[in-house]
Amino acid sequence: MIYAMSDIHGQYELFRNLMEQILLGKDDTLYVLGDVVDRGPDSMNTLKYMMANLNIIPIMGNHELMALPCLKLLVSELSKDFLHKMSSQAHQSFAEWTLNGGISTIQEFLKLPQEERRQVVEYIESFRPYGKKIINNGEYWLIHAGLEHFSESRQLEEYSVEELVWKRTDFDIAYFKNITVVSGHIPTQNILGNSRPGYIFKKNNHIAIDCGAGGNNGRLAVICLDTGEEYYAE
Ligand SMILES: [Mn+2]
Repeated sequence: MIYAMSDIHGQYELFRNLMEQILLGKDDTLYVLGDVVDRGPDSMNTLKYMMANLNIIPIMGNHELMALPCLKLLVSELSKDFLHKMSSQAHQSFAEWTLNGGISTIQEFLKLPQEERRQVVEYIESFRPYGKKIINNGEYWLIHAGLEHFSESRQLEEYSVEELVWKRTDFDIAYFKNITVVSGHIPTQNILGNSRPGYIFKKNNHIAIDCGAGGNNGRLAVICLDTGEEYYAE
């Protein structure tokens, strides 16, 4: 079975709850569509659990993309003049990331021994830009957010990671007749006209699976793409 989950945002308890519900077997695969880190209390344990399970395939989110250059600078022990020595570009990266919920991730990261920090950075660097899968004769594209500079003739491989992690999906148009696009990034609470806010949303060959675990009144969701079955933790 192929499962998809997204936007865990450090909600390790909800994540573990869902893992217990789906009981991922060794022939199963779980795609995690990015934004594992930030906002919530337990990003590092979530990443460590994922690292230890090779049938969990991580896909890059905008939060990982913001975190990476900063985490790399925080792997070594910090010197007293760390802030003074930082380039203005690095200052900017930290400013952007911390405005978007990076503080809790930084605090957790700095508590890890150096070797684990290095492993976490390497793991995030290994996140894929997208996933692609044929399930029950149907093609599925698995991405964090959307397809920037979309054109029907463009192959998934031709999109850069930046084009896949920031752009909001337009759920009012079907991108393809024969391809289902599975995405996170936009909590389904924020999709206009959604009659089931906070639950998995399907329309126009889109499946939106960010159910707002990172915010108030949200939940974490996982969908089995083979059966369409939905699982929730809140
Ligand atoms: Mn996102």
